[in-house]
Amino acid sequence: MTAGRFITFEGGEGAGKSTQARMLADWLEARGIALVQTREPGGTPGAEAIRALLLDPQGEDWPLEAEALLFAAARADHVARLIRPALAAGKWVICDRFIDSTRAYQGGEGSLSDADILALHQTGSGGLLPDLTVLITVDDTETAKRLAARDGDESDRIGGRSAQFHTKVARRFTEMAKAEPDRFVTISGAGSPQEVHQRVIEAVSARLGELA
Ligand code: T5A
Repeated sequence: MTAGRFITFEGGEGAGKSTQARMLADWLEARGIALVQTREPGGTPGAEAIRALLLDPQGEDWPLEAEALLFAAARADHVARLIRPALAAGKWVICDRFIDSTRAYQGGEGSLSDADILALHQTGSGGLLPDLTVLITVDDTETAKRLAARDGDESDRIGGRSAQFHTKVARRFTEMAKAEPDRFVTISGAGSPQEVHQRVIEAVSARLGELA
């Protein structure tokens, strides 16, 4: 049996990652590919419990280092209990956010460097990296419109941080994609979900073999 493929979706708040992860999963399943669709933080009962600790808008305001450790702990459980077993069983794994989100949101903040985040990932999850990471980029005005239509004024504890913070996050994602062109593909999230999906399947087919 061949090992499955591991694909992650990354990007800022409301870029359309969940929508595109779902559409890609449906498209792959329609082609007979067995897969698991999951998300971070979360994906297993333990990691979902940590998600609630991290994202509840009324919850604890964690020190940055504790926040990074909680994301790494949630990921360690998710990788050990769901992602690695699925890949070993030959399934594909489609994950909404993964290590690059921690690098973008927690890395480079306060005393934490990108190397610190990657060291935690090595300890917690054996340094597992995706075969392909789809970075979806959308301009700020469009994402604000989409999120306002869906959530009104509500956001989670991290999503609700300043515009300046989210600009830094977007810049870090772009820098990561430039530094690792073999793993990342950057897709414009502009246009309808179907138009973006078309770009995603072209990129996935080109990078992971012709699947259509
Ligand atoms: N975080 C996470 C860290 O700080 N460190 C980490 O290590 C990790 C893993 C996660 C939060 O935690 C932070 C990042 C986040 O702040 P989340 O709920 O997973 O929280 O947050 P998001 O990933 O931002 O989830 P969203 O659902 O807000 O964004 P998506 O998934 O990018 O967007 P999606 O697909 O849900 O779409 C948003 C809305 O737009 C519509 C959808 O229908 C939806 O209503 N939409 C479109 N509308 C028009 N045109 C399109 N092309 C559209 N595509 C989607």
